[in-house]
Amino acid sequence: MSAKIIDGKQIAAEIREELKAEVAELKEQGVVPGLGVILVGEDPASQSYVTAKERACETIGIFSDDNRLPADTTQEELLKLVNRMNDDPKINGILVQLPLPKHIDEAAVLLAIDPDKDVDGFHPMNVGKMMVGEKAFLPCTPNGVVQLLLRSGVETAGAHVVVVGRSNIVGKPVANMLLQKKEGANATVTLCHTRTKDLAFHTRQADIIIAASGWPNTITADMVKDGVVVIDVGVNRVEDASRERGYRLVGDVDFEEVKEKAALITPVPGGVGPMTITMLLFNTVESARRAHGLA
Ligand code: L34
Repeated sequence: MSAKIIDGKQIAAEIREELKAEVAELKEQGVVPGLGVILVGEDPASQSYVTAKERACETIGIFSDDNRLPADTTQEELLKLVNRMNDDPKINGILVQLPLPKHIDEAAVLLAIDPDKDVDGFHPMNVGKMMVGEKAFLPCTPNGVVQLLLRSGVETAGAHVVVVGRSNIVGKPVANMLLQKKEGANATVTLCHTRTKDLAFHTRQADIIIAASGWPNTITADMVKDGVVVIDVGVNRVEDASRERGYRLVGDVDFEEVKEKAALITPVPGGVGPMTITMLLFNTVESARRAHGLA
């Protein structure tokens, strides 16, 4: 059996069409959603993600305010910019692309973002609300994973989901979202990480695996059961001299092998990545609606 591929690009395109129509409606009411974008430093992957986010904003009609700051930007300068965006009524969402340079305290910066403009869902206020099941901005990659499952008709209620990786951006929040008592969740969740004993023991029990370790080939065919659903969150650049840019992208899953056992699997690229960007657009539109009392 060879798996059916979950086409993240296609699903993302569908949601973006829906959002485009919503933005057009908001514009008729005089509302243009705005996203403040901040990138510190020149990390090539971050640059490409941020550029893709700004392009996506443009295609659906969201205004974006691009701020590319040098790597030696001080924390004080960065906080000043965040505060200016907090006070700017044209800005409904603030994106501070991570990771930040080491001399900047990431937690302090995330804490400075107005929770009502925290479209990444990283502010402790939103993280806490999410955890207790209150309405909150949901973080983009985890929400993208949940939307992929929902729109692919995967039943999560009662399913055993094994999440591999405990980052604040993906592992911890996606595990939490999937155990909530609500539609698209209700799963039994196991969260594995670098100190897990016998990872394969856990992944072999999984109905759904969410791979977010940040390492290629973390999940191999011997580690999964037949018919598993695999969501690969990894985006790893591996050297490849045959490619013009010198590398290719692979996920955290050995795709070629695992797809022979899985029922459904996401590719990399073209799986979770496009959904991350789309959920940022979704949150920004939602934030604009709330700011104008239209939510
Ligand atoms: N603040 N920082 C903040 N918010 C986020 O949501 C992110 N993340 C992660 C890193 N730092 C962040 C992203 O934007 C990861 N991430 C992200 C966004 C987009 C893509 C991958 C990761 C993406 O579009 N991936 C494409 C391939 C892109 C390429 O060719 O390089 C894909 O199809 O997977």
